[in-house]
Amino acid sequence: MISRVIEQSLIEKVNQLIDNAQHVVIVSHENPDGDAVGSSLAMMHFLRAYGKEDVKVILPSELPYNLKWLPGVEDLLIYSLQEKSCCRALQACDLILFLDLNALSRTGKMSQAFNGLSAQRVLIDHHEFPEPFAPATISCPQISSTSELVFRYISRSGCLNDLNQDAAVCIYTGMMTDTGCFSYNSNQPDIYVIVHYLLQKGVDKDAIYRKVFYAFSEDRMRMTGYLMYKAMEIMPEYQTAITSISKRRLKYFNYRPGDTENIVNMPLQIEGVNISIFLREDNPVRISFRSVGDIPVNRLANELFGGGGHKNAAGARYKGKLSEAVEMIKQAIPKFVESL
Ligand SMILES: [Mn+2]
Repeated sequence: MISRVIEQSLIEKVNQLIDNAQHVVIVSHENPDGDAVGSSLAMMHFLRAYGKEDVKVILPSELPYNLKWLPGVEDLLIYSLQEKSCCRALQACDLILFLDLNALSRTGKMSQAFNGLSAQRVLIDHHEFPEPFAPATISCPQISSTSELVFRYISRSGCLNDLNQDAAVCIYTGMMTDTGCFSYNSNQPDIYVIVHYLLQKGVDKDAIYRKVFYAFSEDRMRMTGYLMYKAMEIMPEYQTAITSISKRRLKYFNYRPGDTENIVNMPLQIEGVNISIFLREDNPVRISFRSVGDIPVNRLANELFGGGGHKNAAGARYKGKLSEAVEMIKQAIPKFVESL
């Protein structure tokens, strides 16, 4: 009932690689978000139900605390904490499924661990311009989440019977988080056909919403208040908001991974703001770009910092001072907006 987005030959190729594999490792990107964790765990639950006895998920770094309730989290391997067991799993596997990343460098320090492995590689992703590191690559940038692609893959393989409730919960979480609760990149009707199916599998969408979004610590709530009140700068003539936070401030608010997630979207709630940029001081500085409608912030991220992503949601890193990065953005915005 949903459109056929993935090429049939690719479905068959991936089916065959999975059927031939005994030891499977699933890998997603560094600083994993809801879609990275959701798609990976969904694939793990599916493959186990399908009959694969050895399926592991490795994430390069820790997941945000508001995702730690997801079914299967206790089975995750975290490369930054358990490097040895992760390397052992990679050495022993005969198939690696990469999910929600378009370049090996998105695994950060973990990227070196793939050197010299003989395992087959599959990539399922929705970021533009995937690098050719996996001979079987399912790349669909027009699809709003990798979790949706995982659903589409399972459905097209004729294996929906092996999609259990745990997998459905993980897929729903990834679809929900990568569309801001179905508020952007979410006009494709198929999304709701899939959601309909997931609900029938027993997903409690209201509970998932609360677990993911109503899980702030007091520190995070106060940091959000500080950022909106004090740190956000608006360039009204360019419909742009720039918000940044230093390491020192993060420490003051007892920052935990995930605490700044979604901050970048908040200024877009202001009427007349169509571009929002958020910078977090780290090593290097992490920069998120968001926009509304036809404004391609991935172009801005790329031109300024060599970053990339989607038209309305992009990211970049900057090896330098936080203040320098803010200045570079302020200088570039007028020309960028006028070029639209
Ligand atoms: Mn994603």
